[in-house]
Amino acid sequence: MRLIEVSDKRNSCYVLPLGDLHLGSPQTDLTKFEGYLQWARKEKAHIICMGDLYDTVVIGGVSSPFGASMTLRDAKHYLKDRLRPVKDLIDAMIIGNHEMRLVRFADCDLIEDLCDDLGVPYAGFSAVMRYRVGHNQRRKGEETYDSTRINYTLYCHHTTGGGATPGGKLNRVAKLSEIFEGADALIGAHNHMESGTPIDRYRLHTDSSGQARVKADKVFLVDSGSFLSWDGSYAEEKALPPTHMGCPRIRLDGVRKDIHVSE
Ligand SMILES: [Mn+2]
Repeated sequence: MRLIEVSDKRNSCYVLPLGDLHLGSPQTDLTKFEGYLQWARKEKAHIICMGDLYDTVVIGGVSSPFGASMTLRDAKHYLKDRLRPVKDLIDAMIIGNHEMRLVRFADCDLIEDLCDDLGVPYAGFSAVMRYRVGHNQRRKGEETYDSTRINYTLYCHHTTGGGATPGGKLNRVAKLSEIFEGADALIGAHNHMESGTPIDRYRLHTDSSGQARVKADKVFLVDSGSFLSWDGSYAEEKALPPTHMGCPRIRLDGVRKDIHVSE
């Protein structure tokens, strides 16, 4: 688990949890993926890579190398090439179970290598992301200085399991609160469902004078989706239901504390 701090002085910003691209799989929708990268560039949206960027087919493994749309070598070139123009927007990457195959097999971490190549922070299995959004001009005597306005904490883990039902998948994300408490959003990947579900949690808030009040805080359960189509896929083979392709957009407000997730 690694803490990564990001500051954005705009009045609002977007965060894209991009994961489960499964590059190399014949079902990967590259057009869709590149569309999100283009949108991120236009919007200057923050990106967190959620793992399973590479399908990582290994000899003797579950997935078949037959019919792979890219070799791992080509996949590495493709990702470096496509992510380099947006490297300054990528705040962190975490690893997925598919890249873990190669870590177990040969102690080779493709995501760590990608982070090193691009100069992006690598968080390993999970990331605590602290976003400080917006800014105030403050005065101290004759001097003016900028201070950030609103803090958001996002906890990201690729996660495991979750089953085949929408409820089971979202439960896996909700259970991340057993690892990290007090987040504004818990973000999971892996199960390929796309979801943004707000729940409320009561917390004690104290102001600078020590006055306390009980307030319901909005907490988002976010499932980061995938870029895999269903037809002919592992999901079809195992009679798993199709999931909606794409990635949620998380909007962090820099004027007042408010977080939104849209499809
Ligand atoms: Mn996965």
